[in-house]
Amino acid sequence: MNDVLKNIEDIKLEALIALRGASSAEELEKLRIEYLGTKGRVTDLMRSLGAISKEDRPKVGQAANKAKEEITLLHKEIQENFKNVKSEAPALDVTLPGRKPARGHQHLITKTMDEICQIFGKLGLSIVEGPEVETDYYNFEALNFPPNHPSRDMQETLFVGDKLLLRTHTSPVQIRTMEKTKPPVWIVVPGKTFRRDDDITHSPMFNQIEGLVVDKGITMADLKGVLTAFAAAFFSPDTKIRLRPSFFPFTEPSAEVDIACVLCGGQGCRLCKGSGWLELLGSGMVDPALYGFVGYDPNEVSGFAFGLGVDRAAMLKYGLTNIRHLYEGDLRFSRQFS
Ligand code: FA5
Repeated sequence: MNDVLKNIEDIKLEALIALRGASSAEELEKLRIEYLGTKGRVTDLMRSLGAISKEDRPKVGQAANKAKEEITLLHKEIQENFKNVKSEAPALDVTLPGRKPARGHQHLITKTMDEICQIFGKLGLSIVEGPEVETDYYNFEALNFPPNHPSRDMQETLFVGDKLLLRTHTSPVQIRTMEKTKPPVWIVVPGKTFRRDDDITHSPMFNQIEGLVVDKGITMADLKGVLTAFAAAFFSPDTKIRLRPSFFPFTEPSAEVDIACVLCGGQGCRLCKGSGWLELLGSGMVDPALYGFVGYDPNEVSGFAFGLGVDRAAMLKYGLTNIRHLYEGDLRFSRQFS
């Protein structure tokens, strides 16, 4: 009797697996005929019960009935599914207008980066890039930050190894470029920068654009002229700038550059905290100490440099109140700048 019961179980499993694998209504119908049709395997099985001994018949009969029931049920279920799929499929209406594919657009940061690089490009500066994982030498030492000097504290550094770090500014590319190129150098360096900062105006990953001009007879007037032209092109033609004394180890003298408040035009308001000015970037005349690291003659050339926060520039231009909007990936925000 055990052999008969095993045979029933085998046929049942085979049928259930085959039914589940059916990929079309036609295939399903073929399987129905193979198992449940008048000459089907389950039908044969039911017929053969007559030959089973009287005492075994109830048990074998019960198993066979149960197998038939399960197969029939699953067949019905799958048949229904195929029917539903068929009725859900929309009819092809060739008269409908075509669907427009969604068009992407640049992220506000990319757009701002491109715009700023273009403005400086028109002023004669070409684009150079550098690595985001940087050595202590290029990020600090060759920029005149002595080891253990407190000026390093201003740049909340994320180290990734011994003397290896995520660059805190784009200034290392000043050194990398001057090492490889003889003067004159007229470059801008766009790129990602990283610091252990996180509040509504500071992000751990942000973007800077470095400017470096080293040539014969470059003075602070050139720095002011280039930045005034930039502010006029990027914000509005009559945007005023001011230079405020500051300190960076790699520029001497150094200046923080502010623009007249984009909201009140310099009268004083909530955005500029009543001062009439908004801080935009750091700058200065290249400290002659740097020329020692790259083999330039300070008696021959002079230069200026600046480092502009791209996120800050975008926030000022578009009146953003929280830098995080730039990185949250919320399409309702991004789509406003398509
Ligand atoms: C510097 O990074 C200097 N390398 C700039 C420089 C270059 C000076 C060349 C002189 C010559 P500072 O730390 O101030 O300076 O940063 C420059 C700008 O980057 C800031 O004005 C600000 O706009 C932006 N910035 C700095 N930290 C963050 C941050 N965590 N999130 C967003 N923007 C930031």
